[in-house]
Amino acid sequence: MGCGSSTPVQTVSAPPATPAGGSGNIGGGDADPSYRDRDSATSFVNKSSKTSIAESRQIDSELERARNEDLHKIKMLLLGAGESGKSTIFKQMRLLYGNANRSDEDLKMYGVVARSNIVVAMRKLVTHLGDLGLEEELDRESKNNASIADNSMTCREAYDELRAYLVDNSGTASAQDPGTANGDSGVGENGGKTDWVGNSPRAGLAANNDAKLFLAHYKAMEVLWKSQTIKQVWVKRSAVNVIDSHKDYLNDIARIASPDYKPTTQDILIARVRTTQVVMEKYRIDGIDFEVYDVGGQRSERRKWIDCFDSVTAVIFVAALSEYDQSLAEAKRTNRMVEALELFRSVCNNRAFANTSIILFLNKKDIFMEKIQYSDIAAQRPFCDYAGPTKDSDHGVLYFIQKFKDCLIDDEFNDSFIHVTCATDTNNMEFVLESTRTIIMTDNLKRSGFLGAD
Ligand SMILES: Nc1nc2c(ncn2[C@@H]2O[C@H](COP(=O)(O)OP(=O)(O)O)[C@@H](O)[C@H]2O)c(=O)[nH]1
Ligand SMILES: [Mg+2]
Repeated sequence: MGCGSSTPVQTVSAPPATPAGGSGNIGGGDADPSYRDRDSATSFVNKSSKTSIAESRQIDSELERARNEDLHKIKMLLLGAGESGKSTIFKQMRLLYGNANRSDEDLKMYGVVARSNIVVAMRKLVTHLGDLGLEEELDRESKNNASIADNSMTCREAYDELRAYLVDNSGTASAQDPGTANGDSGVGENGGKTDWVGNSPRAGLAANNDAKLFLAHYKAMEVLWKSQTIKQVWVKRSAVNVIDSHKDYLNDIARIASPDYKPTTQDILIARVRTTQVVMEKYRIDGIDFEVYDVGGQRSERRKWIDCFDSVTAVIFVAALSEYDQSLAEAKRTNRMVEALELFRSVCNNRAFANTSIILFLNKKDIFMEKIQYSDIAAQRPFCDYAGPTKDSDHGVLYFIQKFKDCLIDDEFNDSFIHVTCATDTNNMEFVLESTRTIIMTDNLKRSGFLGAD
């Protein structure tokens, strides 16, 4: 199993040299080589023996070369369930080891994605506000606090507008069409000014439509987001799977709505685009070639994983710590953490990874630490055996680490192969990825027999 340096090291040795000497019938007609004259027989044996030694040396050197190449090439997969943070880590690697600059085309795509991510989050929050029966609360708040943002609308009016246009699609077409983005040219108008982001064909139709809705209704979103009532909905967001990091977008709506808006590095890191194909980036770091693969995590995407399983040096398995109280987007009754544990079990015990280093990233520690204050681990049915104190993130993390360790059938998980991470924090990722790189390279040398096992 490939989860730590406790694994016995397998050394690759050259096959034994081919036995010297021909076995008759070589060189035409003679059934018995003893009929040959001695010299020619001897010379045949010597020649043949020389050939075998040369061949053997060649095989040795080929093996050596292959082994050196393997040591200088590291194939790494990012695996884990959907929304655990794989693509964010992939983006951090690009910032750290690759080309941190993004083309305008890329930036425009992320601009559309950021705006559409806000609409997706708002749609869920507005729906959930109604489901939680908080409309009256919103009315009270509106009366007490006639306007919040700019005297132009109350939070109840903002809610009604968003409900009509984002959820019920009952708004009138003229009001819904902001006359903003121009789909054909890719350049749109925004409040009478040219909108830098405009449309992005790469973002897809749904995201472009949501980005248009954003420009038409962002003022209502700002007003509702500033209300007290929406804060109560936010605390209960797990039920509707709002992406936690999008709180940063919601806190910055005016900037993202501006015609001059260009996504920042942080905006790009928190942008959520569902990965639907295997993506690979190559890096050369300190003379070693790294191939890093990012894959889609949803159940429907996992059959594509198998295509990347060949000769994998390391798997970074990503699981979101904060998802202990959430259900899967694709199967509402399945707890996300349970799904991650099962997936981890099948990756660790997969024969394709018998000689692969498996590193575990327990991600989204920032959200976990916040959530643990109001969402009890033991209150989740699959984790009712949690006996630690409530609101205690250290105990909570240790509890989940043990759950992941228990997934290994016949091996121990070395603690240095586990990291508790925040993928959206570049400083944290720089540290974690550098130490992961060292661990992977050391483990690779051990597995190849160049270093002794611990
Ligand atoms: N707050 C926070 N958000 C995160 C973290 N890791 C990922 N995210 C966000 O979670 C969402 C899903 O992440 P993504 O990398 O697309 O997940 P993937 O499906 O595994 O590729 C994105 O919007 C990220 O910004 C984290 O450690 N903390
Ligand atoms: Mg992804």
